[in-house]
Amino acid sequence: MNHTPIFRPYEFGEKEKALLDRDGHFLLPGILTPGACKRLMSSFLHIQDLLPSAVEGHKPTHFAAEYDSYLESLIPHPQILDLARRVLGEEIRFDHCVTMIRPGGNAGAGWHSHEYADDDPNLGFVRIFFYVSGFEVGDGGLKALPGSHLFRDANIKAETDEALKTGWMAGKTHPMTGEPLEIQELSVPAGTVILMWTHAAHAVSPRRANSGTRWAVVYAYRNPGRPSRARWLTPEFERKRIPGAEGLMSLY
Ligand SMILES: O=C(O)CCC(=O)C(=O)O
Ligand SMILES: [Fe+2]
Repeated sequence: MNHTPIFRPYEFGEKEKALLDRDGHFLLPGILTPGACKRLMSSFLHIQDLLPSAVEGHKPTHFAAEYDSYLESLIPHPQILDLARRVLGEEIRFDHCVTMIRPGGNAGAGWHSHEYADDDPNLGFVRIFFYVSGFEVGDGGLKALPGSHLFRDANIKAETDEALKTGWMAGKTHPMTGEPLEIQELSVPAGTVILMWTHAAHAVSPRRANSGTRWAVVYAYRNPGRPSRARWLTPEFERKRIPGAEGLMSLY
C-alpha cells in the first residue's frame, strides 16, 4: 500500500467542516507535498500520452486510475481516505478519478452541478480536487456559488455568469444564511486541494492562450446507497484487488 505522505499537515476539523457545509467548497491551499506533485505530474504525462490511441467510451482521462498505477495507488491512500471520512463519515465508497488537464487556450467549462441522491441529504458525495498547478482568476480558475449545493439540484446549467444570474440564481438566497447568492472566483497556489460537495454549482474560466497547462485530478467519494452516474469504472476494475481498497470499490 502507498503510505508515502501526500499532504502536509493541515486543519480540517469541525470548524472547517461547518464552512464546507455552508459554502459547498473548502480550500486547502498548497497542502500537496512536492513529492506528490512530482508523481502526479508523471501520471498526467502518462495519461496524456495515451490519449491519441484512446477508444471511444473509455477515455484514459475519465478512467484515469485504470490507466496509471500511481493514480490507482491513491484510491485507498490513508490521507485521502481520512479526509474523505472527515467529510462523509465512516461509510464511504470510491466513485471516480478523472484528470482535468487544461492546456493554454482551453475553453474552460460552463456552470453545472452533478448528481447523487438528489432527494436524500443524508447521502453525501464529495469531490477532492488536486490542483497540482495553481490558477488565477480568469485563467483556468474554478468558480463556485456558495450555498448552491444545499438545493441538491443536479441540473444547474448556464454558459455564462450572466446567464446563471438571470436564470437559476434569480430570486434565490442562501438557504442557511439568507444572504443573496454570490459567484466566487477562486485563485489558488500550486499544490492546492479543494473539497466540493457534488451538488455545488461550479464553472471553470478559460485558460489564457499564453498560460501553461493546468494540471489537475479529482478523486470522488460518496456514502453508498444510490447509483452514481459519474462512476466511471469498469466491472474489471471494480473487481481488481487494490491493496487497501477492499470494501471501497463496490457501488453499494
Ligand atoms: O477542471 C476543473 O477545475 C473542474 C472540472 C469539473 O467541473 C469537474 O471535475 O467536475
Ligand atoms: Fe464539474
